[in-house]
Amino acid sequence: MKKTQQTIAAISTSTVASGVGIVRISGPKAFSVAAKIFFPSKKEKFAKLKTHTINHGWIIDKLNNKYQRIDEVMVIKMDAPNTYTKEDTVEIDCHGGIVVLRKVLELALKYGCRMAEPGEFTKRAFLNGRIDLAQAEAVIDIIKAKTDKALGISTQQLKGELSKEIRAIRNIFLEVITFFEANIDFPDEEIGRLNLSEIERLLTKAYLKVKNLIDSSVRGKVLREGIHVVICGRPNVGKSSLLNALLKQERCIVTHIPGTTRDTVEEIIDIKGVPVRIVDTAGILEPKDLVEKKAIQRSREQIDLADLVILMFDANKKLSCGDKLLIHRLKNKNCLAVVNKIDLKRNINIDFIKSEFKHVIEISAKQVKNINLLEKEIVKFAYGENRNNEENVLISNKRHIEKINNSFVLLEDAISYVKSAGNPELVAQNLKEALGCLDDIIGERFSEEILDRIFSEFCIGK
Ligand SMILES: Nc1nc2c(ncn2[C@@H]2O[C@H](COP(=O)(O)OP(=O)(O)OP(=O)(O)O)[C@@H](O)[C@H]2O)c(=O)[nH]1
Ligand SMILES: [Mg+2]
Repeated sequence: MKKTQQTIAAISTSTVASGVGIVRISGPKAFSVAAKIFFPSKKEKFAKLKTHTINHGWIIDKLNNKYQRIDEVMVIKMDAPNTYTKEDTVEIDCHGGIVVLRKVLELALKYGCRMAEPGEFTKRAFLNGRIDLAQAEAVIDIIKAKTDKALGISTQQLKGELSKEIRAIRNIFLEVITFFEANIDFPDEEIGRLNLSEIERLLTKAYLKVKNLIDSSVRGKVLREGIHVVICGRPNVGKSSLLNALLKQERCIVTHIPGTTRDTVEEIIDIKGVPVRIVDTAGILEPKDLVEKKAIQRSREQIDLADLVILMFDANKKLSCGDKLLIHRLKNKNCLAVVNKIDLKRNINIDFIKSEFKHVIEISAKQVKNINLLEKEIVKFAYGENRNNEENVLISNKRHIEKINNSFVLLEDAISYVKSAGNPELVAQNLKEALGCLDDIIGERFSEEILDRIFSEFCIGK
């Protein structure tokens, strides 16, 4: 039997104890399996239950003519094709304990289901044509979304907005390819004699659409994946105080004693929709013992990994050799200089710092002053130069971005062939390849290997 014709089952909810847990069954035998384990309290036959209704009853294990009640449940019977997978589906709402859920799943497996693979329900939704590949990928992004905005992009993608845009570009490519293929049949015909202006108009329209998607990818990627920001500086400048101010809670220990932070502390915060992984590090100074040495080593490793480093100074203190060494070490990193403790008397040479850094922000972490300016600067950095107005459709998935970039290069070449009245066959060939890239995004074309890679990222039961 083909894998897709088998009936699959899985626990679709979290495996930690919770209020409710769901076992989901999908496939041709979903109803016959459910009929063997679920006993409705109204005593109807399972087959007679109405579709898309929720039914109270018991899951019972019939073992050697002994009846063992496993759980009191609510069961939803859903006839194909109006289901998540487009197959007959049963969802069993159990009490949310892992032992109960496992027992119900075991029963489903005993009566003919096989354990679902990660993402297999969604994979079936794709293979059965309910959603395209970009929409299927949106499902995992919804589950992984770290901020409201990231969730917004993914739900828009699930709704099919990105796919709609891709299909619009695809249609233009198809129109031009058809046009060329019709004309290639006349071998002596030069491209110059075809209706060039119409082709150019169509390709320019496609070009702008693809370019818009590429521009949106910076914002899309940032909103989805966020950025990694590391706060560093000499001991006691107020790094942990800044992390607390950004988090709006006392996450880190703050004392007047230099060397308070002994290890890196990491949190994810949402700064105006951008997920920021922010790391507080141990102050960098000559280590006095092994712990300090290791802590400083970790600070350095974090700095290497950072997308953006916040280098902090104490406004109350003169710049030290340590500060200058850090400035020198961070020459090749994206860096924001933050001068802290501006509520105290200023002894720092601020002009020197301004001459070294493009962005200098003066704050008081303790009094929560100018933290909003710092947040704005972080967000500005995250979007780079490419901050567009709020785009309608954003592209954010790494696989999609790679494909759209490939498609763009091929389209650019096609346009330049057209402009130089080049070989029509080359134009058509380039556009066909560009079309293939778009097909890969929405899954008009796919390989088992690609599907396996995409769906292996899902959890079991989704
Ligand atoms: N006046 C003033 N004091 C501050 C400010 N920010 C931090 N401090 C004080 O500076 C001292 C050190 O603060 P921390 O946040 O622990 O400094 P740190 O850079 O994390 O220090 P280490 O972990 O030792 O490297 C504490 O006594 C804080 O209360 C500020 O804006 N103004
Ligand atoms: Mg600290």
